[in-house]
Amino acid sequence: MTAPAAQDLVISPEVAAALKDGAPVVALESTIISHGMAYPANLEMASGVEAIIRDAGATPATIAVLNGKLKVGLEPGELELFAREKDVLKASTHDLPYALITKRPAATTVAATMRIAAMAGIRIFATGGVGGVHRGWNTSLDISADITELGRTNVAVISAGAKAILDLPATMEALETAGVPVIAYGTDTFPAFYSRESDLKAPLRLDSAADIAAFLDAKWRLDLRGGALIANPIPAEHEIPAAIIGGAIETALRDAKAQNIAAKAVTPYLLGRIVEITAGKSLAANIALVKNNALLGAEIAIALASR
Ligand code: PSU
Ligand code: MN
Repeated sequence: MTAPAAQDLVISPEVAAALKDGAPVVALESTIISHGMAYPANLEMASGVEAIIRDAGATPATIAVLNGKLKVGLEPGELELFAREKDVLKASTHDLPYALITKRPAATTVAATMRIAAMAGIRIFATGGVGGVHRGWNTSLDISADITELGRTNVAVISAGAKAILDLPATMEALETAGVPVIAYGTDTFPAFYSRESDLKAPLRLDSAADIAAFLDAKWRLDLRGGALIANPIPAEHEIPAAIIGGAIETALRDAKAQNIAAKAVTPYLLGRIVEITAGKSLAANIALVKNNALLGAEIAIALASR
């Protein structure tokens, strides 16, 4: 725990006990709950993911801002609040002071969750898909602060590649510039969220949680600061064929443009619109890939804790 944040940080008793013992802990974000999926699927996802991590032998720590504190380890009632409440801020790292001083509930993005996890001493974090460089970046310059954070905070993020709504080649370039190692788990190509494969070759490939833990240990031992992106393909039985999801993404992007959706509203709008267009198929895929990432996150956290 970094001292200056101590007064702002509240760690649940369960997570605090695990951290004190050096036991494996997996951080989870809350933007995916409040802004990534609708109620009640979001609550089912959030509690299901926590259960998967517990069953695997690690402790889940869902992170959000509540009552002016950075909360690490939401209680079940708090998870429900973030799942149901409509008026929740979407907080990236730069929004955290605002969320603290207004005391409004704020769901944390990958970037903000990474930073809070690091303050608490958690090094492994599982989510669905990290943010990246949006299509049309040459006119909008919409590049997620998740990339900036991955470049500077020592937390590994397990993600199903990057969201297919993005410009994936540009996202890969931005990750490289930020100095973020991208490790595909058990595959040679970079996964594209709803699909197991993209046209992009993954920069690095590792085939076990133990190898990924060894990689992270070496990186941080050498004081090579920053995170790592662990790209875990969606399970085959839940994948949506590229031809189907590609059309849905194109339509959603056109609709976003027609409605002038901008800034932090872009990703939630696109994900929600794609759920409508695919009649719920993309939601089922999203939930399946998050659960799959949670399991790998637990395995990596366990391997790292035993080193
Ligand atoms: N993964 C999902 N659904 C989501 C997200 C990740 O399966 O909604 C969220 C994360 O919080 C990530 C955010 O940080 O999407 C990206 O938002 P933006 O593009 O505005 O940076
Ligand atoms: Mn953005």
